[in-house]
Amino acid sequence: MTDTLILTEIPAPGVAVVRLNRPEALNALNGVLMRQVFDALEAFDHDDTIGCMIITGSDKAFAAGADIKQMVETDAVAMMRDDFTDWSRLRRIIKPVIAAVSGWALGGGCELAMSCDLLIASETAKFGQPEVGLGIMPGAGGTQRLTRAVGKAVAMEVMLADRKLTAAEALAAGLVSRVFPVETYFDEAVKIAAKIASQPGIAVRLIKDAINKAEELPLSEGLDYEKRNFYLTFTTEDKREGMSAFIEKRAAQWKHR
Ligand code: CO8
Repeated sequence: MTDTLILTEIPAPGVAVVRLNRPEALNALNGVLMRQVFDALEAFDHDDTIGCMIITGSDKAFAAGADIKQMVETDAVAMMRDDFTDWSRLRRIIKPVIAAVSGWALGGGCELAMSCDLLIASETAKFGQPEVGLGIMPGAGGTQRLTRAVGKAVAMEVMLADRKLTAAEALAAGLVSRVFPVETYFDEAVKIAAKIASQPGIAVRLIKDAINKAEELPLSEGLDYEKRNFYLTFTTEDKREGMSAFIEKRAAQWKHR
């Protein structure tokens, strides 16, 4: 039987939490754990009662990277065959996913957090890509996503000189949207997730989609892409409801269609 390496909970209506749960290894990531994370996210993505998801770890470690004890004997072919290296399942999640990060977010842990749509940190969060010290390099988006988030000079120092970024530095660079005390960061992440979950689902989906495209497309194509998503929102029942509710000075009743 496979160990359960994650915990799931619904801390507020519409909010689902996937908690990494390998405390003895500071939540080091392996294939089994990642499959459990992706399976849980996909199940919540298909659950009509859920509007937003949170990935988190412990106060001490979001995740200290891929499991070095497992990787030490792994060759390139084994890495390629194991879908541990294929995180495209996360990119296909439609609903917003928040990373609530406290303590270590290193290597694959930092990459997992950056693969989420928005990052919330505790004051103790430390972000790093220390792979160079193991004779390897980031392999799940570190060189691409961190560079886009913090710029080339900082990214070079983080990945070549193993500089860890504090929560305050991550906030200043725009890598995370908010920093809270360690005692409250998770509750604050749940509040933000609940706010997102309370919004009309189709608009949320199309906004997330368009923002993520901003990282990939040239501006003119991104603007065209946004415009198509914008027109799509005018096909929804929630568009009529949202505007009618505003005019009638009442709360909107979303149908998510
Ligand atoms: N893998 C396996 N075990 C780990 C890992 C890890 N990444 N990190 C910590 N542990 C284990 C330790 O071995 C230790 O176990 P034990 O008690 O059995 O010896 C336990 O967790 C506690 O760790 P420490 O005693 O080291 O705790 P400290 O508080 O002293 O230090 C650190 C915390 C600084 C986080 C330290 O543990 C550390 O440096 N960890 C390794 C960080 C690292 O190098 N991460 C990068 C890994 S490589 C990677 O992530 C590549 C990603 C590629 C992704 C591709 C996928 C597609």
